[in-house]
Amino acid sequence: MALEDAKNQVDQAFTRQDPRGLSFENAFGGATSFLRRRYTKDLAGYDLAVTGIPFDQGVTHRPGTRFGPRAIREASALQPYDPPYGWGYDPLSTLAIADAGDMAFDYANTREVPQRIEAHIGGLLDQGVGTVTLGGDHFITLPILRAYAKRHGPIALIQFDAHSDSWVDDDPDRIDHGTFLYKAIREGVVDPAASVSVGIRTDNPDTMGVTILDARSVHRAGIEETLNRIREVIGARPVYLTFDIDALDPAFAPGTGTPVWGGLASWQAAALLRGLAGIPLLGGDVVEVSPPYDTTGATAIAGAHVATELICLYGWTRR
Ligand SMILES: [Mn+2]
Repeated sequence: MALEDAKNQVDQAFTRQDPRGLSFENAFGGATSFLRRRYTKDLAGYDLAVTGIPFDQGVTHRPGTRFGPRAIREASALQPYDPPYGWGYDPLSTLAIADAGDMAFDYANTREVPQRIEAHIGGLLDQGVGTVTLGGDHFITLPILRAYAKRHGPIALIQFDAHSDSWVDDDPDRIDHGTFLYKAIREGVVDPAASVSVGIRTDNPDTMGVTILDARSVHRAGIEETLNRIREVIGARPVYLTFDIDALDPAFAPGTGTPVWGGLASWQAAALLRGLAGIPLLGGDVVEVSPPYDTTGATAIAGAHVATELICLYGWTRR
C-alpha cells in the first residue's frame, strides 16, 4: 500500500481487507488491534492468531495484568509502519495474521478459567493457526500448554522469566502463576529435558530437570554462548516460547507484579529472540505486563516488541 493510499485508512482493526501487509494508520488514533490486524474469530485463510487472556487472579503480589492485552495492543500501534527492524523479511506481509480478540470468562468463577483457556486456545489451534497470546499472569501458560500438548505431545519449552515458576504445588485446584511449570512437567505436558529457563534470579534448588540459564550466566556468557546453550537443549524439537516480562530488569520493565533486580536488559532480550531465528516455533505468549505499575508505558512497549518478535520467529521458518 502506498503512503498516499494509506492517508484515508482508519480503524483497520475492522476495515482492513487484506490479512497481509503493513499499516500506515495514525499511531495515536483509531481502534487498536495488535499491529492493526483485523479483529476476527473466523480464521479461515489465516496463519496466526493473536489473542488476549486478561486473567490476573493467580498472582502472588501486585495484580493488574488483566489490563495487559489492551495496553500491549495500544503500544503495538507504533510498529506496523515498517517491517520489524533487522530481520530482513516482513512477517506482516508473509503471514496472514488476525487479532482474535480476548477470551471471555466470568471473573467471579475462577475455577472454570483453566478449562476455558485450554478450550479457547484449542479452538484457535483447531482452525489451523498458531497462537501468540497476550497475558494475563503466568498461570495462563499452563492451560495453553495443555492445549498444545494435546495436539503435539510433550512440549519443548523456552521460558524467559525471573522466577522458575516450578515451586511445588500438588493441589490441582490451585490457580497460581508461580507453579505453572511445576504442574506442566508433572502432567507430562512439558518435556523438561528439552526445556530451558532464561533470566532466572530467584532460588529454587529443584529444577525438575529443566536447564537453568540464570540472569548472571547470561550476563557473563554473553549472547552467542547463551544462544548455543538454548539450541543445545531444545535440539530440533518444535518449541513453545513463553516470555514473562519480568525476565527484563525492573529498569526496563517496571510494570509487572513481582519485579526482581539484576535482570536482562531490553537489548539482551532482543538479541536473544532475534538469535533464535530458525527454531520451529509452535506458538508463544508474553505475560505479566501490569499497566497500573507501568507509569511510562515502557513495559507495554517491551511486551509489544516481544510479541512482534514471536511473530517474526513464527514466520521465519514459514517464509
Ligand atoms: Mn513467570
